Amino acid sequence: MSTTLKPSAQKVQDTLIELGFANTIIELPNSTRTAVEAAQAVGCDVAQIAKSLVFKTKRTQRPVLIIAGGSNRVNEKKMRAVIGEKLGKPDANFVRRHTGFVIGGVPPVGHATRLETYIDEDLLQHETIWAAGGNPFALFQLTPAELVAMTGGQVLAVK
Ligand code: 5CA
Repeated sequence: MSTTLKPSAQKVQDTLIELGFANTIIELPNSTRTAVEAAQAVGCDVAQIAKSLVFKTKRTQRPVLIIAGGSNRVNEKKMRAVIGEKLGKPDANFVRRHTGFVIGGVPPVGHATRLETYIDEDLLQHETIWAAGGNPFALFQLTPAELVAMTGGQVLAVK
C-alpha cells in the first residue's frame, strides 16, 4: 500500500501516533466527503461512519464537535440542554479556522484548537467504525473505545 499521504492526512496520522494509537490513515481514489460516500468507499454500513460535525454556539460563538453516527441527525434542541446554549451551523471558514481541516475531511483529533467534544452513543454499537482522516479522500478505521479515548469526548444520545 502507498504510504504517501497528503499533508492534511499526514497531520492526522502524526497526531494519532503522538497520542499512542496505531490506526492507519488511508487515502482512497473516490470521494469520502459525505458519510454515504465514505461508507461506499470502504464497504461498510453508513451507521459505521463517525461524522465529525462542527457546530457554533449561538451566544458565545464557540466551536463544538459532535461525532455522530453516519445515519443519525443531531437533535440540536437536545444538545442545547447539554451544552447550555443554542447551536448554529458554522460556515466553512469557521470550521477551517477552528479545526484546521476542510468540511468533508474533518477528523476526530488533530485540530488547530481544542474542541469541546461529544460522541453519539449509537457509534458504540459497532465493533469497528471509520472516521475522516483530514481531507475528503482520507479515512481511518478505529474502534468506538479508541474514538472515546483519543477525543476524551462525552458519550451521549445525540438524536
Ligand atoms: N468524510 C466524511 C465522512 S467521515 C465526512 O466528513 N462527513 S461529515 O458528515 O462529517 O461532514 C460533512 C458535514 O459537513 C455535513 O454533514 C454537514 O453538516 C457539514 N457541511 C457540509 N456542507 C457544509 C457547508 N457548506 N457549510 C457548513 N457545513 C457544511
